[in-house]
Amino acid sequence: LVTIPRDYNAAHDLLARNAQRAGKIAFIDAVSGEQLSYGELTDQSHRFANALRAQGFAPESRILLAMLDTPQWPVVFLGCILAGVVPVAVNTLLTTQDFEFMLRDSRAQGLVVSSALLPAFEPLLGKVETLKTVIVAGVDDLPENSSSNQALAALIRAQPATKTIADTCADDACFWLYSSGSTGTPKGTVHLHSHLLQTAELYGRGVLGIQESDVVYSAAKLFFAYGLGNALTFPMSVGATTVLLPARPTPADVFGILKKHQPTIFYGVPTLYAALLADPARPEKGELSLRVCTSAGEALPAEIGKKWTAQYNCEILDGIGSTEMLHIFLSNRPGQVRYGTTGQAVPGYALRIVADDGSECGAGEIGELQINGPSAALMYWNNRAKTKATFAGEWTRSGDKYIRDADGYYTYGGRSDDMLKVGGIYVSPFEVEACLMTHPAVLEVAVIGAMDADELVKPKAYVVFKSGQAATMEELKAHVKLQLAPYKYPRWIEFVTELPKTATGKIQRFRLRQKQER
Ligand code: 3SK
Repeated sequence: LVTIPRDYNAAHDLLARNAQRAGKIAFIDAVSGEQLSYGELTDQSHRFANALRAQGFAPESRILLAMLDTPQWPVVFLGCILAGVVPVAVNTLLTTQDFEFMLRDSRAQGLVVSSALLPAFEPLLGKVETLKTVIVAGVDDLPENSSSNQALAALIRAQPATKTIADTCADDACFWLYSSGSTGTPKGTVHLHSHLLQTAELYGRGVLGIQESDVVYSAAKLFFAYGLGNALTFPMSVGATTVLLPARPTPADVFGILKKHQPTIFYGVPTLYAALLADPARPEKGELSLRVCTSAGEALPAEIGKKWTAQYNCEILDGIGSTEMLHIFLSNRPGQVRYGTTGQAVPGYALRIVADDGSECGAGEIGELQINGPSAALMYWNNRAKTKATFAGEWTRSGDKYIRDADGYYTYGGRSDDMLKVGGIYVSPFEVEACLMTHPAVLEVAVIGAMDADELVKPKAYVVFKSGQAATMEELKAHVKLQLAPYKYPRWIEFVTELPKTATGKIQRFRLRQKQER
């Protein structure tokens, strides 16, 4: 285990580790070609921290970070932490309604937003009383008197690079990420200064063997816990180089990056690996420099792992992590991969499987996976009940069912709640149902997970219409896409005359799941 001193600032540590590499490229923007060296990253992060102080942001106040993956993302994240301000990194694919909830829940006094995402926030400016300062990234300057918004680039330019570092300690709140809940209400997950380095040491170094010579590319964005470790903490902990892509990655984008920048580590999710393998324009293995690939977010079908290894002579390390544990605690390891399993406990994390009656399961018995490790979040903000239910003393409940075999390899057995993981992101079936119910023709609806041709889960809806009314499948899909984040819409819709229910009228989703499996 890593020992972290009591007086500790995570951003200062990650930057100080690279003090002797000032000229080395830390981040590359795959679209604009912009490169930020470790020296420039340090300089700009301190300038941004000074700007926050000059604007009166107090330590422990929050700033919502809604930014595309560009080299400014780490500048803002690290700058906040240097100033003792807590960045709350949010999923950029969400809607105005989701952002309003997060701004109100976190009481963030500041917002740093990429100019392309500003329209989703505009209806909230002046409406959310606690939000005082809006900083726009991705523009050089804003026209004077256009609004009270400020340009990130201008703020950074105007400040000295003086190094003032907030007096934080390892157990102080450092940053938050929002974790999705089955009721559709996201939970502000509070992480400490010590957690970033713990994940870098245990998984980044311990499992991936990341080193200075690595070039990394993560398809998962920096606002996801998976992406944050992959593309910021791990490479910065050893002075490696990260390629960032602001847009959602298509197979052409990914292969373009793998060919042009020659990453040695590629972090993906199963849906993307399936799309890459199906791409007729995929490169030959000799064109790439991959030494290790990872997968998380949802279980990797064995076929996809085998095909990828055959195609690129490189293993995919399937693993599972969580926003609550910050990164991966259970994973396959290089040279010991067993496709179809999620591998073994990451050294530094203890795992146990617990049955419904609270007893610990033995090999071959299914139960809920629980984790004990040094990166477990402090709590869910404003949510005592869910905090108590999830963080049970030393053990954190995952909500995932697992079976362990006699060799210590774990196999995924589904969720304990109704949540679906779609392309690696949680989707609440209740949120999709509530949205479909707002369509005037819909009387009742139930949403479950169904498998696509690659054995990956996507939402499927069963819809009952009101008498004399109807809508087409395409209309209903468009209705959801208009209101919810794009990945949440049902890929299939079946029209039925009634839904299976209990005697008391509760919808029996498990019957629909059984019907699906047959
Ligand atoms: O989805 C996962 O498996 C995951 C992995 C690393 C960090 C966070 C998450 C949710």
